[in-house]
Amino acid sequence: MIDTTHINDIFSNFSQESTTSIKPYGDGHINKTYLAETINNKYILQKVNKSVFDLECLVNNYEVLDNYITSNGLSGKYYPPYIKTNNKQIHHIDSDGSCWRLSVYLNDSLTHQLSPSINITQDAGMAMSRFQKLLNSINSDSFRPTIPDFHNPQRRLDDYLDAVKKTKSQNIRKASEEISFANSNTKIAEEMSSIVNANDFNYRLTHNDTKLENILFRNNNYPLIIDLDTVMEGSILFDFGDMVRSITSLAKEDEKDLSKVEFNIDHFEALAQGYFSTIKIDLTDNELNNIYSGVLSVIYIQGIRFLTDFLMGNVYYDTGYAEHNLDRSKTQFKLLQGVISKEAEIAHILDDVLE
Ligand code: GN1
Ligand code: MG
Repeated sequence: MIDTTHINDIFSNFSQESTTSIKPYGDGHINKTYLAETINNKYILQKVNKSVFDLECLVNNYEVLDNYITSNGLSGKYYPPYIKTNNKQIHHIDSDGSCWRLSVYLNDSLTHQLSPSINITQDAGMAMSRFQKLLNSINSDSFRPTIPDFHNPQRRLDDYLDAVKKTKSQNIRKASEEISFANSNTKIAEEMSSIVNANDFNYRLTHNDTKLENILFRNNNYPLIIDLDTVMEGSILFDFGDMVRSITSLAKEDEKDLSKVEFNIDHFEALAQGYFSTIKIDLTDNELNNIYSGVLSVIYIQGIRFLTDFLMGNVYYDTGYAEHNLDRSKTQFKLLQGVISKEAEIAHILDDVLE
């Protein structure tokens, strides 16, 4: 149930207008998102999940990014503009310490849960590399981790192994196939861990949540990027990997019919072309050599993150039913198997695209 009075009260910190309707919006797993309408305008109002994000770091990062954007005349060119609070801040902190922000809702905008076409896939790749080019131009020193160790493969593996130890035996039974798959593929996270720990591995400012739904497509205009909570130091390997994860499977992340979950090589090719066409010249040898490992590790780690949350009693992701996270982990592992079975074709495509 939405507490409309409370939300209207929050809204008044950003705008003089009165809302005519407030509805839940989108299907993010972490924050609460609402479509707020007034007589003349539509807005996206978000409540940031304070148990997931370090709010101080998050508020800092948004301010640093937005100052860069506005001082370079780029407002509205990469993400929908924020409506500042009466105190000229992006975020309003309410009396419970919850953190809210308001942005413009663009009438001509559209997000996709699944890619409807090869063209959209290629555009998605181009949109994210365009955003990455922007991030490459910003000094990362002032950005702080909103979630420490977010992409630390060893941490994700340790959390998973710990959850297997702690969970109820009935969960072990329900997830026995997924646990056995995860256990026999730990080398994927271990290999990524050694890549991340190598001396020539380079962190850069990245988006860190590049799933297709975080791209806002528009008529006759560049797509915009949303969900900037994890813009912080990360790696291209994870960002490209997460695009592959969310775009090359033509089934939803929680699809129960696993026969629909298949890795689609044509979408992979279009995505790689779109993403790397402009950005490959900016990449280091370490990045160029580890793209495939990045893809494997992002999908594997997303699978064990969902599985961990199922085993821990669904404490992290928003879920609609008790086995939602287990179902999500199944699609990730099925997709991973598809990727592994096409390793040679993937290598061939990457050679062509990156040459
Ligand atoms: C979460 O916020 P949302 O729904 O875009 C998660 C991502 C996962 C994604 C899986 C902060 O993203 O890391 O890849 O779910 N965000 C956080 O759909 O954990
Ligand atoms: Mg998010």
